[in-house]
Amino acid sequence: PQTVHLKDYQPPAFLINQVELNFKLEPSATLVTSLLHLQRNPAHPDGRAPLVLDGQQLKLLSVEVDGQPLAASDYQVTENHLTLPQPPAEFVLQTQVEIDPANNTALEGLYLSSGNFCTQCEAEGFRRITYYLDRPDVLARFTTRIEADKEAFPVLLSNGNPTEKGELDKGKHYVIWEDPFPKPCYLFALVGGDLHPVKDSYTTSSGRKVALEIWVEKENLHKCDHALESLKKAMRWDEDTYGREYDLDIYMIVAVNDFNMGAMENKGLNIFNSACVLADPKSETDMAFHRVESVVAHEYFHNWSGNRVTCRDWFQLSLKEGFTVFRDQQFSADQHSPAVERIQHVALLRTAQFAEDASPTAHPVRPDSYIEINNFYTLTVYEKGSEVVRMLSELVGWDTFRKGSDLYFERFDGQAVTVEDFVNCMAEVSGLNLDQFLIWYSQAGTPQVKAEGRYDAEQKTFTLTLKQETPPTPGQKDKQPLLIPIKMGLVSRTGHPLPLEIDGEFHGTETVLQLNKAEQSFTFHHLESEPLPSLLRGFSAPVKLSYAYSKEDLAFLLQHDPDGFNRWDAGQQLALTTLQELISAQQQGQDLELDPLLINTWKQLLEGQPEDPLMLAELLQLPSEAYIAEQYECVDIDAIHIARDYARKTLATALYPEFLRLYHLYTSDQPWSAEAQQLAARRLKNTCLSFLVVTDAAEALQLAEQQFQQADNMTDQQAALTCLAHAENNQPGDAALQAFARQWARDPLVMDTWFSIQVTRPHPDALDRVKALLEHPAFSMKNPNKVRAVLGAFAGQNRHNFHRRDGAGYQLLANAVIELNKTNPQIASRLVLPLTRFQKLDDFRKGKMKEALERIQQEKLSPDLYEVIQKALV
Ligand code: HT7
Ligand code: ZN
Repeated sequence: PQTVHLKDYQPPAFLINQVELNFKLEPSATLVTSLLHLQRNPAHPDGRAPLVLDGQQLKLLSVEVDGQPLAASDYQVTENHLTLPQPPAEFVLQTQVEIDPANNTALEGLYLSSGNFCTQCEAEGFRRITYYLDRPDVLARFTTRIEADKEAFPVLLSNGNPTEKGELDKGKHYVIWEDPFPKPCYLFALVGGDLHPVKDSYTTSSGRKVALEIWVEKENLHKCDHALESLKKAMRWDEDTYGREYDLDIYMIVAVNDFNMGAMENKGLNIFNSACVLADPKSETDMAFHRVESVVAHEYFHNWSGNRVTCRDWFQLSLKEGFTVFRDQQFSADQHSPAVERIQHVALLRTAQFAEDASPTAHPVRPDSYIEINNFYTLTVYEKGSEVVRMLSELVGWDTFRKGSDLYFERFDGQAVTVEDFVNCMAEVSGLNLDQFLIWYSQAGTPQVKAEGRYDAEQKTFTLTLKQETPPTPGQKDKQPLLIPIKMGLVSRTGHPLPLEIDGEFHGTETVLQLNKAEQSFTFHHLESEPLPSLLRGFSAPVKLSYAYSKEDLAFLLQHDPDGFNRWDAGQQLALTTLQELISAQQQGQDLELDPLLINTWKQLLEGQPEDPLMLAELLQLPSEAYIAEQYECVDIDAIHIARDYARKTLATALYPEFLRLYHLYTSDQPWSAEAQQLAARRLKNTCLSFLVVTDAAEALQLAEQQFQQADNMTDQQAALTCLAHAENNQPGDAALQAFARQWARDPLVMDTWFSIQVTRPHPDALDRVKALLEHPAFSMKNPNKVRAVLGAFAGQNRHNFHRRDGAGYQLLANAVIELNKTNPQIASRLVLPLTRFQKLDDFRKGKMKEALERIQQEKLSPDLYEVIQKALV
């Protein structure tokens, strides 16, 4: 497979002004006729370059230039290209191809999902539909005519506005769609099927009425209200916050069951994984409601950040994804608790993205090269990319950021641009030199910031010294210092925020220090006594910051830090330090004993009437095994699991009455509502229940059983089921699992959670259960949601069982990857990732993981898997 390099970018040799597509939909033999209005691109250096169109798995039937059929000698067809060596400077090319959607298991291009036609063209799926210049910097106006059997496929959708429809012979019908906005082909979409709409409308702030339609299978019509409400909120929010209005007369969302990712922002016709659009309180949890809201918003926001202004090439992917994730995070923070939203995003970043940064597949937010671009839809491009945009907004301030965003959308509307174009807009409106900031886009790895504080009682000064270092990553040994915004404050030992005076300048009680050298000191004056620094507030930069706090300091900050995020983080650090002591004791064969400081701190949190129950639920989460592992150079999987399990049980036993009191306090017989107070109550109550049940007390198991049976909503039912199914004693859990499967057998999304709950069981039988579930009639290797629910959840969330010393977890995953390599390479190369994370493990496990990878390597690999495995095994 070939490597593509950012440095080799060249503008396209030809431009396409207008595309006319004609589809005759048949499951196994769809005919696609395409008319491309082409002209030479004056910006290309070679005025005689051939026309090389991309195409994959297409059966070419005919080629015409300006209405004249071409002889076979006038063009060349290879596995991936159709080449016209000497085309005219301006002409119309007509091609006709046949494709086989029914056998398209890769779910890229045009495929069938539950009998409905749908497309997925990002990143390079359009080339599986017709011959084209399949690159994001070729923008064209599309007209799409779709013809199909009317009974089987009564609904025919594409981008833009419908302009014509009619009946044809032999029970067929057709619809024509025109999209007035020039777009790259990755935003093309087509849907044909037996779908039903939920309809509404939205009036933009300038008074234009937009039709809103969500298309789903008939049995899901009752699950669309939440997505529709979320869409309207997102439309309003983007007008209010970014001044961005929707631009077409219609906005459609279609739900499909088989989808490789979450959703796709095709112009005017978003296609969604049904898990990211359907939500009903009986069958979906609060978490699923939140996911639907944020994904609907994310895809909607792409209409500007991605569609109206798009990427020059796929290296710039974070230009649209990082910015859009930042926008959807801002939106969620405005709808819910900003501190809790921030906590949840940071928790994901610090475990999964930091782990990616330390792995063989580490790459910069803007990669320098790729073999398969699908491998780069990563946490680094999305989540770290969003952090980079967040830092920019902090550095220039919101009002200036908004001016920069306006300038970016106005200047580049209808164009395909780069990360520099975006950052330059911010530099232009702020007057700041952001050259050093750009390194965030090109340098991989997580910077480590060591902070040290020294109080001088005589001078009444506190000097904070910050040192930054980014560890080497594959292919990038030497790292440069970054511009790192460190938001901070000082807290007095009586718990008050202190005024900050640096070099005679006053900064109130909070400031953003700009760390831009390898080492820098900042001295704060006029401090009567030694303060406690509160650093990296709100997680102002995606770095690992360390400071030698005592456990008492952390307990103090947990109570007194004025920053909500940092209060939570102090609690996490306190728990982490305590867990690390247990891990050392376990490794040295000593008895485990939990520091009473942690128990007492939690007791204080649990006592009284909580001010913010949602935040309290966050404070009561112990750091995950994955996050604990992140802290070590050499990871002891078993000791981490034993120590964390011991801490959970000890806290649960010691604080049983407190957990029980809160459980009852927040259990109500009110019917379900989405309202914030109820949502917080459910989250806190279910957190308490999970602690109660780990004690194995009969009373606790009974409470869980009762909640399971009586719940009027999935949040409570699923929480109780998880407690029961993860309990030491199998019997009540197995009974509940059976009852649940009987109740929900006909709802595939609920069955996904049924699968996940079982495979994340902490007990040693987990792997056998995974094997049994792979044979379950509701499981299918062809459905990515099922693969994620069983294999993804097992390898990603059941660490100590996946890393069993006998290597059975690795073998199981390798077998699945080998199978998926043949049918769905994209999913195969995501699923294999846990096997590539062996660097910090013991030699024995390392060896077993490499063996599993080498076994996969024996296969005829897709480029996707080839790229990942080759990086892992170098
Ligand atoms: N922009 C979309 C990415 C996406 C995707 C990429 C590769 C293969 C399948 C895919 N489906 C969706 C989704 C988004 O970030 O909004
Ligand atoms: Zn996106």
